[in-house]
Amino acid sequence: MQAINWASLSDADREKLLARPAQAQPEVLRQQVADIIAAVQRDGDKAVLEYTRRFDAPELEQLAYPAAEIAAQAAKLDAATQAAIDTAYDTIYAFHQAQQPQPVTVETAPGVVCSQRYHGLSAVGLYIPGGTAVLPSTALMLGVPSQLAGCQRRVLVSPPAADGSLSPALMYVAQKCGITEVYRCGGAQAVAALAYGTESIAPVVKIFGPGNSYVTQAKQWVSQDPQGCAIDMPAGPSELMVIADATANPDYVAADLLSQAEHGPDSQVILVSPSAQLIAATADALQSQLVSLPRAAIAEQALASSALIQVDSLATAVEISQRYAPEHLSIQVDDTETLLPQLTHAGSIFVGHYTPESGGDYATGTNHVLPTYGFAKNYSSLGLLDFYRRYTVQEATREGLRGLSSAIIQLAETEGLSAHARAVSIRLDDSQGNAS
Ligand code: HSO
Ligand code: ZN
Repeated sequence: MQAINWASLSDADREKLLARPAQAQPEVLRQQVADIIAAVQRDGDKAVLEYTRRFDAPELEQLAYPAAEIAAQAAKLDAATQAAIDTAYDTIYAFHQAQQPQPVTVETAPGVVCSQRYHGLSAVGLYIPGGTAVLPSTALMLGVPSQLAGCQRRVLVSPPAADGSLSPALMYVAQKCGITEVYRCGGAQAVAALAYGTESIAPVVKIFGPGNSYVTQAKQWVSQDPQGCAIDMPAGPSELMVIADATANPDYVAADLLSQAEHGPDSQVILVSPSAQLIAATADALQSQLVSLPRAAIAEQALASSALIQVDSLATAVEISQRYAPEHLSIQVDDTETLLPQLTHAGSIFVGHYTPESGGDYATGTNHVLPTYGFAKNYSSLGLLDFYRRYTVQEATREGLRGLSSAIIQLAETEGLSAHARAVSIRLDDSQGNAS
């Protein structure tokens, strides 16, 4: 990988350098997903089963994963992986438990009390991708907060292996998070089943979790349909930006870049540094570490569309990061305290030389479901609140209403809405008060 000097680029070249790879054939994808959704809406389980047999498990008979099989799979998990999941569960639980929203109640005017309340979403769909890497850690990231929020129905879907099974690690996580409703399906067909329901899968009100371009497109689709459901956030391929100065260890930096690059050929990793020496050493370390990775071919493709950017100062690095808005941002610099407050456009930030991005993927306790594709400018990282609905309540006494009446009546008249005004005056003009 070649270092690129930021100062030598025109603004158009800078824009190009920081652009995310575009979807190859968006129209084709949209049509394919639309067809799948239509088939699921029309034929329900039969369509979902057909797609699942075609793409995942050729002999699958039933989508639901029976409780006995969930337990049997979970029991197969080796003790070391169980212990790892237990540790991650505890840190994720601790961090999300502390996010419990507090209701607020305020007397906004004499005799007028307003409150804001929270209620766990009634039914949530948790999508866990399969494909080249099965990610039980993602099940923790969705399972723990949905458990803490007390969502009544928590439905896990994931594409099964060819024999129709789901992995022991995934089922162990499901068990730990108290998830009992599990279906074996993935892709756009799983999203459609969750959003619209089938004979065996009752619909949910919100779908969470990352997925490939079909899943992302399907989530977008159902979230725009009034008959569909909400989604957590728009999601795309994984990204990491590292800001490093001369105090950073190039071997650590390279290892971090590769940890994101191995997710998929479309992952994007970018190093920004004022140190030419660090950039050169990181480029060397990337090459030497790459060869020993089982997923080297994937990581290499990702590296091809990634960049090492040399800047004149850390201030310019901050500017680039704010403009790019990375999903993950690692700051491996001497003075993190000065930098951190300036970095507000990132999904999750990893501070210092001992906080690898993979730490947050698994076990620091933060959530790894994060806004990608520049959405870290205006979308939040997944947290406990996303599993709640927030709503308001107000109550006025007769005197409280009298106190606000002139404001309400005046505003109603300003807007030409007399019935609004009358709903106030009829109460205050009523000398009896409420007759009952
Ligand atoms: N880095 C991924 C999450 C993940 N990594 C799961 C490993 N397993 C997206 O944030
Ligand atoms: Zn990762």
